[in-house]
Amino acid sequence: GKDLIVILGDQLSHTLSALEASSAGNSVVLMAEVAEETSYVWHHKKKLAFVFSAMRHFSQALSADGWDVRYRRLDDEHNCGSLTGEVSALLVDGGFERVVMTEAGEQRVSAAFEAVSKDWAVPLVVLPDTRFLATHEAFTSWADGRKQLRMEYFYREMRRKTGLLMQGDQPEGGQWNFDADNRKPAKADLFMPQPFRVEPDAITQDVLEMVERERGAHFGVLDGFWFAVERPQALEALEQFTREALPRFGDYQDAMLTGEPFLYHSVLAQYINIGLLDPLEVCRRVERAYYEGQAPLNAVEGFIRQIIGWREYMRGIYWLKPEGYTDQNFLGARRDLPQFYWTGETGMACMAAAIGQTRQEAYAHHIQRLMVTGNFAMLAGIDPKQVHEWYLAVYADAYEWVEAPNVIGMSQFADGGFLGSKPYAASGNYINKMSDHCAGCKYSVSQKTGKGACPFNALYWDFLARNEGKLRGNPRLGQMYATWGRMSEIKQQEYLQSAEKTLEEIETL
Ligand code: FAD
Ligand code: DLZ
Repeated sequence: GKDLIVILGDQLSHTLSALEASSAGNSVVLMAEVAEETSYVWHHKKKLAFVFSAMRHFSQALSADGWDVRYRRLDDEHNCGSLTGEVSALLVDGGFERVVMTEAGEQRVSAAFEAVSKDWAVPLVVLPDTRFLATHEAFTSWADGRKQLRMEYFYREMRRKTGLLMQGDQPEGGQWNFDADNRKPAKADLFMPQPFRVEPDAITQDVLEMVERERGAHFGVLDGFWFAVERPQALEALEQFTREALPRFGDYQDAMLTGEPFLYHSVLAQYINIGLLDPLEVCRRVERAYYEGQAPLNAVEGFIRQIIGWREYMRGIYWLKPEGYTDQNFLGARRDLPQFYWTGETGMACMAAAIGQTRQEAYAHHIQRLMVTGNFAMLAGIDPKQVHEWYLAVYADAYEWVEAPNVIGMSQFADGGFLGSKPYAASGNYINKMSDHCAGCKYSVSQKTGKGACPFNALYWDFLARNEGKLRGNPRLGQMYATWGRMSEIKQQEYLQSAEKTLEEIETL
């Protein structure tokens, strides 16, 4: 009997463990576009088109390599609607010895396969996802017995393990982390780099039409689709980033500029997350740019840390399976997500910019996600579950294993500090320092309270006051609580009343 190899939409790697465990002559490969995967959240239309086009290109590449691929399209009338359903249907034909897959990235999918496979006559073989550096066991044993989990220490182990930017057992440049150099606001530059763009080919055109026809009501804009959809193009995107944007990646990592959705970011996460690029290969390429003198150490170290540090750490946290992680709500936030998260129609210039480019490109960079849309949601006390579902839907790179720890943990502090040491709360002052949005905003960032004041200002103090019982003991917030305590009661009341009014009118901000 043959192997039935299942390849999920984010497993488009030729070196996938499930492919390496079998051979073209002795297997059938199944890939399926299914309703269930399109509807667990309200995915951005560009994300749907990206995943489906990349899946179709990958299935063609596999066929060209001699694999026997069964590919199910979303609009096929016999489509079963779910991944497990497609496998079960194919098994009915019989003749298979086992079902082989690389572990799903998401617990939801992994649990579905585990449950349904009990009814199969053949075993389900689930292999580790070797595209990650740390196995589940390695992460668990690193985490075991630590009072606090902190990314920085995990990151150093990954540096040692990979040898990236290492001189023997010492970090290149004598320091593990050069973030102190990486907090500069950016200026508009005529030669601002842009991500590598690909014209939609016939396969992508077909997919774009199908997504508009089948999922036209979903969030986001399909026009102007330019993502790479196969590995050679994604490799070109990596080259272009390394050459043009990497040298300034560090300096301007936290900056925001009106009209510049990408700045010096790589815009590679969507490719890495579905397997078109390997994370370690990306890091080695970037490391080479440092040793060849094409990019400074603060940029290269910072970039590598995001991938072998943060990205791996987030996945590790997710698979520790903290009890009901996506239901956590440490701060008891209950407000509904405002409509403008879907429309972008708000007078807050920073929010309008971040949400507007999210609708257009299915992309916003880290500081927009963390310090604009994420920060606002936390300050306003939005239900973290709704925030989580928004982030999982709107970005081309969004998969729960990386999105949930970033949102529930890092951005909303809904896990009470399991992942990070403090809430990323900031007033308008921070946004003004790191961006040029405030100058053109309807609200005044220098005005602290009352009509016309930047909503982040009063919400910031209201957030601290509202959550004092839970946050006061956090040493990293001590100074802020001391400042709050020194304010006159009249001033405190002004902030609280201003915030109350802002929250009453939240839908019209
Ligand atoms: P760059 O700025 O060029 O960074 C390089 C690479 O480092 C990225 O491609 C990514 O692979 C990795 N990386 C950087 N920061 C992180 C991080 N915090 N966690 C994991 N990997 C990181 N990233 C996702 O891949 N999917 C998500 O769904 C996602 N949701 C997020 C939600 C919130 C609220 C926040 C604050 C961050 C989220 N991130 C997510 C992390 C990060 O914002 C994105 O990886 C990054 O913006 C992608 O753009 P880029 O490729 O241009 O990244
Ligand atoms: C994101 C996504 C979408 C939109 N559609 C599909 C699909 O139709 N078929 C598929 O195999 N995978 C899809 N994916 C990616 C899966 O959601 C992803 O594999 C799971 O989240 C498990 O990690």
